[in-house]
Amino acid sequence: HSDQSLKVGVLGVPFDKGQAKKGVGNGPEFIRKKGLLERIAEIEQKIDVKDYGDVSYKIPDELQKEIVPNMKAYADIAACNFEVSKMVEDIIKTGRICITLGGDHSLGVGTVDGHIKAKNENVCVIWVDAHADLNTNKTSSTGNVHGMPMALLATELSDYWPYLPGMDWQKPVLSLRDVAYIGLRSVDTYERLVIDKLGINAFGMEDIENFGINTIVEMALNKIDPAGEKSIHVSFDIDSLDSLEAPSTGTALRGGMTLREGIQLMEILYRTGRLGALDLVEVNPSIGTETEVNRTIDAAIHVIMAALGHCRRGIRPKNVHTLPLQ
Ligand code: 4U7
Ligand code: MN
Ligand code: MN
Ligand code: MN
Repeated sequence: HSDQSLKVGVLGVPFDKGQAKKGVGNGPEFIRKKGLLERIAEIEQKIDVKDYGDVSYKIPDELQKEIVPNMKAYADIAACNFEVSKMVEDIIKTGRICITLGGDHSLGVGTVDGHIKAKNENVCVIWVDAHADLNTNKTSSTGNVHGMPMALLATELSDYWPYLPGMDWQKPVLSLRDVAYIGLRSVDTYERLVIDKLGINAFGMEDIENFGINTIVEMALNKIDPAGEKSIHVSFDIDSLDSLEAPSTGTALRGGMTLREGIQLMEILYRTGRLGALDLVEVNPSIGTETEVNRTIDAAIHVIMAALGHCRRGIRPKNVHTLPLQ
């Protein structure tokens, strides 16, 4: 697709209430400050990129006092995701690939919901994460909503939730048959039960080890989009990468993907031409040393660049045929 320009929208969601650690809300600011938009401009593939700034929200009066058992900061989650969903829907409807910078992973409810609305449900999801994020408020051991977005989105789990005030805009319409996990290595007991019972496409680290990331991505796409006609939503939790590669995140874990695997995964998805949205979440610039923060943000930028067609072989010479003589 290199002669036609690729349209991209960047959206920041400085939201941190889906988990307990301060700082993850500064992810968008740090990723931009390290030059994301400038780096995107260097990609050979012509890109028309528009920065939509950061999402802001206000909790409506009638939601102020609403609480849901074992869902921390419930009103904030509901109000913020409402705005996220609307923004993502608008951005995708203008023909842009929506890149959402987090923020914690609870924002995945809004991004996937907005994508589904923009594309009339013709969406499949690749959830790249060490964790399955498939807890309900009844199974979660933490009450942190960044561990629940997949369960909120899934049709198959809708009966397991209580009534959620202020979330009526979000009808669970995504079937878990249209979802594939890549990178799992920390799955809670009830999450494992759901994955096994429903036969969810879950590719863990051992599968990447056995087959290689190329084959895993092909297998995932064959399962969730066999006809190759859906808009692909990638929700990329930076903790899918090994904690040596991306230390500055709230739930860092060893034994994860290398940055090279993360890049390769995104390059393959770019080449499908069907990437509709990418979330890059859970970068927390308040965790770790300056070097570790830089390493983590740099990894995030590499993942995004690969998703937009950055080529590791360099830029192809066009009107240049020989080396300069002097
Ligand atoms: B993340 C956890 F219990 N499963 O529910 C939970 F281990 O968005 C962690 O993937 C969730 O980083 C991690 O709190 C959420 C826990
Ligand atoms: Mn995670
Ligand atoms: Mn996650
Ligand atoms: Mn996390």
